[in-house]
Amino acid sequence: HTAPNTDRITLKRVDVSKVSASEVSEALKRPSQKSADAILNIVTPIISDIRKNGDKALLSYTHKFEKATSLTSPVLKAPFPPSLMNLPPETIKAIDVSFENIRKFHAAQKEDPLKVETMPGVVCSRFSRPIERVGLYVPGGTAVLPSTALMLGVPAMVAGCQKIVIASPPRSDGSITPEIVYVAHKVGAESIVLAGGAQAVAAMAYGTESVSKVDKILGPGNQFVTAAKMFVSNDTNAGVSIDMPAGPSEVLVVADKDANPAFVASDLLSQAEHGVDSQVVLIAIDLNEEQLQAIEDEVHKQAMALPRVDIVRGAISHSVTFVVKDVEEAMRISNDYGPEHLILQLKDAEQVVDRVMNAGSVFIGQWTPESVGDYSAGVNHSLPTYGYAKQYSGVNLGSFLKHITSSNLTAEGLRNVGDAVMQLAKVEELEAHRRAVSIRLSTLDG
Ligand code: HSO
Ligand code: ZN
Repeated sequence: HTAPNTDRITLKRVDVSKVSASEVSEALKRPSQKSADAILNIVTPIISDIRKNGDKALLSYTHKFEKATSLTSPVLKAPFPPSLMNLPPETIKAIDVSFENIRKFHAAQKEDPLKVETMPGVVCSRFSRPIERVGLYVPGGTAVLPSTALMLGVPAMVAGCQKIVIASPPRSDGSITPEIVYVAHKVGAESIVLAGGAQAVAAMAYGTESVSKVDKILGPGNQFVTAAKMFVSNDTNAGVSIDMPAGPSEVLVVADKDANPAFVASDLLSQAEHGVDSQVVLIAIDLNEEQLQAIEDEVHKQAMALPRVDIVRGAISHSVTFVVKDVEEAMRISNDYGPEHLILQLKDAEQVVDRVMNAGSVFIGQWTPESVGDYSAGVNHSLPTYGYAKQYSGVNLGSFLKHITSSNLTAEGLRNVGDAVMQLAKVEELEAHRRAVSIRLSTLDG
């Protein structure tokens, strides 16, 4: 038995006024991921095995990786038996409250169809339709994440997806977390696939005897899940798309003199406890040594009291505090990093939102910890990580929809736009295109 580790848990400090720009970007680097090739070499044979051997292969991976050797069927079909959703009333209530807030916020994202008359008689429209079949991956691992089932399942339900399949690794006794079954029931899921990893992704992408094939796979996961999602979305035989590339979770907190050191520390730690590969960044605006110390003391003190202190220690070991002079400098660094979560613990937090260019989700002011968004406020917690906030949105209602456009011309409309079409067809030397217009115009002119 080794003595408990009491080493100080602290973020390394970088004073931006004292180092070069390249040292700042070096300190902002995310912990490097295992090479994509190495991961792909592991997942590719698993994916082929699932394609070839279906349920039998899927079950054998679950027996092997989840140690759920008693499991005899990889799928649980709705309606789910109430005995599998046995939960304390306070948990039911928490799920119900969160469900309702997430439902409201995502229902408000519905857009009316667009209709624009671009020229007299030329009407262009855009309307949306749900993606018919979606596969939602809910990770297992070091924590059970029924909240992720909510964040993916509720918008899928609101969008009107016809078939919702949830995949999640079972526990070693072959059972599935009752909270996940309850959420699956509430969102009207068709089935729960009792599998994790690349094998679960492959089963949903191609379908097996008992797993329904889906059109899009969403949800976070480890590097194997991510690699499998990338693989199947590149395989035209699968005909499946994915939400976004995923990496380890991260938070960036911007704090000024007004910020409460205990609050700042608690936000950094709630992200750090997700995994040893999580990254937390603090940008301290114009704080003196005493104020910086106060935050660091809180980080250590609060961390030592956490059940997941060892995970926190891992995450904090590659995390950093930047000391900057003003809000401009802080937001330049934040936008450069593109955090998954951005927490503004600032006096004028609301005004600073205008300066946010890259972030997955923003938490404004001292009364808004990230955990409210992780669970219950209504915003989605499936967000772009690893800098992808620069080009991706988090999961939202639109993630479960396609937009379809239509054109509708009257005879007058064709007369109005016909010349432009015929001329461009001529330029491209596509004579059939030109004639599709001219044949109609001649008919009109009788
Ligand atoms: N912060 C995580 C989401 C989560 N937190 C789930 C708790 N449970 C990544 O956005
Ligand atoms: Zn979280």
